[in-house]
Amino acid sequence: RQVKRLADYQAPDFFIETTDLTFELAADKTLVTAVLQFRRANPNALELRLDGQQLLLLAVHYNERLLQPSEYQCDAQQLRLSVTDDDFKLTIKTEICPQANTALEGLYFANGSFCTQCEAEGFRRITYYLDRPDVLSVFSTTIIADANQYPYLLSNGNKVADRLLAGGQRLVRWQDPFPKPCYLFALVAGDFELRQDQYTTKSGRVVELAFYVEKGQGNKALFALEALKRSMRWDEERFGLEYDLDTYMVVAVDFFNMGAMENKGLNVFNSKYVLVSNNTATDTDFFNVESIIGHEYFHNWTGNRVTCRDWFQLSLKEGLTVFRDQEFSRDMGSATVNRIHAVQVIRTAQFAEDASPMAHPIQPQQVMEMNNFYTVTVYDKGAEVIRMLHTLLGEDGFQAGMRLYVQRHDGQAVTCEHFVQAMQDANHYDLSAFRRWYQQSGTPELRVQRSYDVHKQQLTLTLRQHTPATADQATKLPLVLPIRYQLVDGERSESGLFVMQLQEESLVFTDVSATALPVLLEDFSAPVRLLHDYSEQELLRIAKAASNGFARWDALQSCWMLWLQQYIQQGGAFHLPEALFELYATLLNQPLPDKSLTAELLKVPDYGTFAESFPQIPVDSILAASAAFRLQISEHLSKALLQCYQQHSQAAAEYNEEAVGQRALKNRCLDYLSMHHGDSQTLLEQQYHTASGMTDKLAVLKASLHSEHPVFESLMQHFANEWQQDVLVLDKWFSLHAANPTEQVFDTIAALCQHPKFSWQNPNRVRALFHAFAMQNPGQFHRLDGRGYQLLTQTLLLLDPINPQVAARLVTPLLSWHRYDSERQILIKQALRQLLEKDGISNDLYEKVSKALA
Ligand code: BAL
Ligand code: ZN
Repeated sequence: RQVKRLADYQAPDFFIETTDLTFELAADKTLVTAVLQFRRANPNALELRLDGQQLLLLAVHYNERLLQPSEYQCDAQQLRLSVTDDDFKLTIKTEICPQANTALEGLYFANGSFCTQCEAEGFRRITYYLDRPDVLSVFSTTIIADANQYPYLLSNGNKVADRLLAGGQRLVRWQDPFPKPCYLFALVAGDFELRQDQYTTKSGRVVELAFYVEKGQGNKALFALEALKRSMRWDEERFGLEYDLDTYMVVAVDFFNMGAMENKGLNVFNSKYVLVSNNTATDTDFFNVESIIGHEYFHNWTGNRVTCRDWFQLSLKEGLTVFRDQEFSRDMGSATVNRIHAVQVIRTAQFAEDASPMAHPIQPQQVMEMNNFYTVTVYDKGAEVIRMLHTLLGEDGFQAGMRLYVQRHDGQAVTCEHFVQAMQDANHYDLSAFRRWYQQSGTPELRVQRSYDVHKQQLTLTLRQHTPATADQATKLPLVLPIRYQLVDGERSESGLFVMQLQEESLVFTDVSATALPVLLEDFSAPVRLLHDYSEQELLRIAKAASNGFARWDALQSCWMLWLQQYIQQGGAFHLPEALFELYATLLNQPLPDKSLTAELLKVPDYGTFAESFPQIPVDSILAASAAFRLQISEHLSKALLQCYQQHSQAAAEYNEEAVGQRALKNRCLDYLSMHHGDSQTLLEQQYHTASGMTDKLAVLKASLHSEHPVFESLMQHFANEWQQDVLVLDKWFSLHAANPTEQVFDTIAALCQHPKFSWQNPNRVRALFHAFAMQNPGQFHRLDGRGYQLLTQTLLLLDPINPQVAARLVTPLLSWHRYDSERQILIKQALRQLLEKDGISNDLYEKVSKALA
């Protein structure tokens, strides 16, 4: 199987100046005519090689001449022909079968609509093409389809023709004035409900906004529509970037591999990230919609106007755009809690990826299947790298760099290096050492040692950095680490930024007392693992008194790791310290103004957070300790929990920072209260039946699941009856069932696979069941009889031929077999071998499984 390497990059031999596509749409047989105007870029290139997969080639014309089959070579991957002219036109006619396309890459037909997904390499399933992001072309698209069945025929850019044809067909033509790579091409045809609005840009241009959603769901798109307007305004104000087309369309579909896709002028969204209402969506769903709407919109400049030269540069657009969407979300809600959630993603999923056989730098060096590199490393660690640049250069410097980047590279396909160079040039700041973050994988460890000189009243911190070897890279070099710090010394507090460059450096504080306490890496100013020797008392001091909310939460996280270790050493004899109960009692009695933050501080870390702190994960001890911690808190603080619960039970039934915070706090209390089965039954049932929205309803189900409360079954039944027609809500119900911590889960999942709304073809349904099982049910997934691993393995064997992209994502928890005890290692490796031995395993799955077994 073929591996592509960044080091082998070569500029294209040919460019495609214009791309004129005609689609004659039918679910079983769509005809695609591509008229491509080529220009030779490399005078020595004599052969044109076009990418193409799963296409039936019908005819090729060179200029106006029909080519004979002897004049070209066509195989399962390419169409090749010899060319001598510098400028020429190819007209390529192909046939595809959208309804057979269950991989959902290229053009597919699902749920009665046609839809495309071309990133990363899906366009080659539509026609033969130079399917690479550095070939930018001006696209025109003509769509011909049955007028009644498909009233909306959409593509990128502006609509320039719309007429009825004989035989009940309709023709619509679109032109996109901006040259773009083919991964940004989109086509949608179907019958939708339309919600429209307008947005006036800061320079006074009116943009038509149009959301196309499933019929009957229009009102559920209104929040997303408002979020889009907020995103557009925010990008103008913060980044000075304005929208450039006359229309901005968003289509929501239920069959989609990704969360959403930023196609020029025609975003396609997974309906889960558009359709929300108070009754059907939780506060987290609302948050996700706003953030992903923002993310796709922000791509218009960071991704579309300035795009990637090749796919190894994916973080150029994704890391930067995640940084932008995180900043947007921070301005829309609780800044501290947003940062906490972003850091949790890094500390759990990203650090786990670094420790896995799939470890890679944010700029991967080699790839077998590009779809496998849409990862938390490229996206979220990529965003942390951008954030470090922002920390080093400051807001003004960063914005100067952004302006220079856009000014230099608008309309180009560039590399991460171009971005860093623009930042460097705009600020006259030497970033040569910083660049290592792009090529080096792994999680740096930053060890801190303190020494205090009583005579000099001087505190010296010795900082040592070390990045352990990763599966892809044995040797590591020191990195540039921006370390934000705050020194708390009685009433005095000193903060600053220390930029560490070497393997070992010292940070000295003078005229400080012996009890001065430095808080390092504030707001997680670098994506590293901080190793310190702070005592429980010192950490609790920070957790109680630090002015920075993130620092308080972070200190508590460290405490929880200490307590978990003590629990493992002492077993059931370990009791959480009184000081924690005092702190929690204070938070419950007098919550902070930021109630979402209060709820975070009151939370026992979840399984994934605990697990990631161990090289070898003690599954059973973590589960036992977590349950014991929750029980101790619920027993010690039952009165305060109930009081706090009652005081915050009247949140407004809308999505705003205050109401979200109140609900988060109330439901944190409920989670603890539900541990007392007898006392909490009424509370749970009452909240469930009187809930003013989905957040409160789902919180009851989660709490009762978490606490194995007998009320869970009857409420789940009620929930199913109430929501059986709403698949997005039903997904929540599937996931709750899959997270059931008892052995019953296996029968339940088998039954749910027969549920009328379940479909192996639908990624949302499959993820709702099996991602939830593998990631949110550690007790059953990691069973010592191997039943959990086998369930996932059999699922993957079934799913891989249907949708390899989704299968390859689901396999992730099996890849890290080396993180478990020897019994589990044997079981997981056996499961991986079963996958590898399967005939016809996809490249997607093969790349991951073969690396894991290497
Ligand atoms: N470009 C793929 C989807 C996203 O990151 O926006
Ligand atoms: Zn993106």
